[in-house]
Amino acid sequence: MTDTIKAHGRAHRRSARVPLLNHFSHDDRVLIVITADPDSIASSVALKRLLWRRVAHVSVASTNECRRPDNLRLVAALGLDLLHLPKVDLSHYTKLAMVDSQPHHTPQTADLHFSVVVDHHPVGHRDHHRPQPEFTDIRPDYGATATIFTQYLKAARIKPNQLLATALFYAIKTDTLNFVRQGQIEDMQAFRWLYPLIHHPLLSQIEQAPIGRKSFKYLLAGLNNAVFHNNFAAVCFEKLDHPDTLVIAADFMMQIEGVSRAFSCGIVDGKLVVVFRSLGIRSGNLGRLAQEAFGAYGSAGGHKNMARAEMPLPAVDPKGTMTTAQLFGFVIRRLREALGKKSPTAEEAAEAYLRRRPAAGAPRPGPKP
Ligand SMILES: [Mn+2]
Repeated sequence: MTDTIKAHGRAHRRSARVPLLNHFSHDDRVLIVITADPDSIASSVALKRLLWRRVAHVSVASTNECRRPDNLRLVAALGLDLLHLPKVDLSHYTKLAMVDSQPHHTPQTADLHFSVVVDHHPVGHRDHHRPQPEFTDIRPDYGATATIFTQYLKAARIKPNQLLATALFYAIKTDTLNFVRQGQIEDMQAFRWLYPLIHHPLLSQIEQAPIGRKSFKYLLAGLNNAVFHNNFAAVCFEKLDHPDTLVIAADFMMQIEGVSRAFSCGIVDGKLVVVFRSLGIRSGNLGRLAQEAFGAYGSAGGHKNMARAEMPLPAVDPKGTMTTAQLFGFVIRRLREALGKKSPTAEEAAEAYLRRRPAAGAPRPGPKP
């Protein structure tokens, strides 16, 4: 009896600290809807943990088919039975929750009523004719939804087990691109709080998800189309199975003699992805370049010598009519425009001239072919 009272008191305090919990009751059957990536997978498992013993049942369903090796490893490690939304009978559930996305992001979910939405993407257009969720927590300045859920767990005084901690940690790591993209102080704090709780061998297993043999074929086909221009190399993939193939291709191009800048691009998981690499010596800041060229279309940023842009296809091609070649044309055009803006200032030009001026007596170099 006292145990029940204690448990009840604890539950009561918990929902006072985590208001989201007030929107569920004991006979609820909850379906958490995600678009599978590490952040949404980790966030859904965190929500499942928060709802543990508070609702009758929780399932997780994904709008997309989960195929990326790291995602598959994460799902397997968490023992998550991830359903595929189109195959789910929604009448089995009394409440829908969405994490790391908003209902209008995918046509599949635009007409569904969600009780709870927790996300870190910019707040999208709200259709006031549709019933609004009873609870929304959208924090566009956060690097990951996993950060919000880490805060919820902390507030609820729940210490995540090693698996969940590792998943949340990995989610923050990947969604902030190791903190080069929009890393907030809150993300850092969550990261630090999780660090002593994670399972390191599992983390490296997830991070080093193998490149499948199928990817090798794509890699080979892409590298075959490599283009060189002075010290610049570009690889555009007609077909791509995994964004990591872009990273491998760009890193590989950097090993070719005379190449000091490389980029690779391709379309994967409904996104146009561009990966940049450079030696970082007199080649400008790639993070800034990526931001300038592609920031208006999606997330873009990075370091001086490593950067990345990820643009949802509808942002680049709202009508969905562009061919692969036209999409690559767009990438090149935007890059050229962004590079063009950085014409050297007079001082830099003078300095470059002085550097290039031949020493007295030395023959003048002829024009380059
Ligand atoms: Mn996310």
